[in-house]
Amino acid sequence: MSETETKKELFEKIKALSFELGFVACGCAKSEELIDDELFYVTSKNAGFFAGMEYLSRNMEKRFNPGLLVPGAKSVLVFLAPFGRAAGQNGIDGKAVKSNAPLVSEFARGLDYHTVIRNKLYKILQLIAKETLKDSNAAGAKDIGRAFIDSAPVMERAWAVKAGLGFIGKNNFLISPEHGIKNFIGIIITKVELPYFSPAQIADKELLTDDNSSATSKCGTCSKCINACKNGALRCNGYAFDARRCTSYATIEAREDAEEIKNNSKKAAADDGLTNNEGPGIFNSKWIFGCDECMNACPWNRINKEGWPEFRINEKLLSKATVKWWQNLDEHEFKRFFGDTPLMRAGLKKIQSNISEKYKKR
Ligand code: B12
Ligand code: SF4
Ligand code: SF4
Repeated sequence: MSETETKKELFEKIKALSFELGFVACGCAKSEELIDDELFYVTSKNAGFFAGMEYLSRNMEKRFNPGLLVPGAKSVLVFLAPFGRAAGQNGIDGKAVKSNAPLVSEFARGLDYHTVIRNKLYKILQLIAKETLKDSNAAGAKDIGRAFIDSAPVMERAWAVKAGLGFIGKNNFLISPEHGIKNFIGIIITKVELPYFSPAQIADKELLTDDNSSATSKCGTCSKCINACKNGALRCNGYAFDARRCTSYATIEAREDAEEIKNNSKKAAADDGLTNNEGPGIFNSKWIFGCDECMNACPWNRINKEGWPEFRINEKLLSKATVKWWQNLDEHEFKRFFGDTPLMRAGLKKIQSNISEKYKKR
């Protein structure tokens, strides 16, 4: 068998296992420095768009160079894991509106995706080790590469584009022309050489260009997500995203106090020339953890695949969890219900403080 055929065969095995594990797409890109993305990233950072997320300014060299994270890196494998409901049904949101329940973002209505996805990526690493190392054992997986999901300086969306899995929308999401928008991105950086841009993985042949950046966006003249973001966090002038004005940032990541968050977002609005802005609705919506407005507004939802059941186990509970229920919850119960879910990132106190004044009165 030629070297090319061997690589192709290994990639097919990886793809088959990933589908068995529930991933809906698998692509591969050559491990190399991300030059265009670095430029976009640094511009966003210098504009203040990262708000208080200091970790985004750390490890800048590693972030754009996979070889610094995995010495000898040759390939970046990218996988998509669906978390939403299929075809445009917005999960609990309809029911919650009726029951007056505050909203938790769809990505956080089940088990912690870091654990769920990382465990599956390890299985794929083990397969790669078994196929490529002579003396393969459990430890072999560590020698062959590393798995990443949302917790390391890895440009996950940019790699998904490079691996041919989709394009970046105006709401900043990686959108797959085959599998829609509600997908997590899992990454494996490996020292093993694999085929890149496997045409079988790319539904839309237009994506097979050298300039495989978000310039090949398929948003066209649509601006539904920009209109859906009442805080103005998505800037019309080309794909920019300002976390200082984002409810998702404010309700999950922000460690500043509420006044500071509001002041920073007012300043961001003023930078945009909106001097009469009364301040954003950052804490003025029904969202108490995350925000899905710009995601739900997107027409690409119509082709979403059914999310993994692990990501939906708390859906029923959350659809009935009223403002009162949240206010009466104590730390012990919070841990019992949500101990192994993404809600732990913010913690109970912050979630309770995210309930907007407007919503409390309902
Ligand atoms: C920090 C972070 C956040 C921050 C900031 C989000 C942001 N838009 O930057 C906050 C807390 C607000 C956030 C919110 C959410 N997040 Co988040 N988040 C991240 C994290 C950890 C880093 C993202 C980052 O580096 N941002 C900085 C910007 C500049 O980089 P970027 O968005 O990756 O964009 C790069 C490329 O896409 C490309 N690019 C984009 N536009 C353009 C335009 C041009 C011209 C060019 C050349 C390149 C280019 O270059 C950029 C880098 O320079 C990633 C995980 C990871 N390690 O990548 C998850 C991640 C982006 N988040 C994710 C999710 C699911 C969410 C939420 C839906 C959760 C929620 N409902 O609350 C929201 C969505 C909000 C939104 N509209 O983006 C998923 C996205 C999956 C997808 N299909 O896109 C990720 C990839 C985690 C994962 N592994 O699944 N998130
Ligand atoms: S997550 Fe919400 S606040 Fe943030 S950009 Fe999207 S719609 Fe705007
Ligand atoms: S809502 Fe429209 S503009 Fe926004 S990402 Fe989706 S297709 Fe693109």
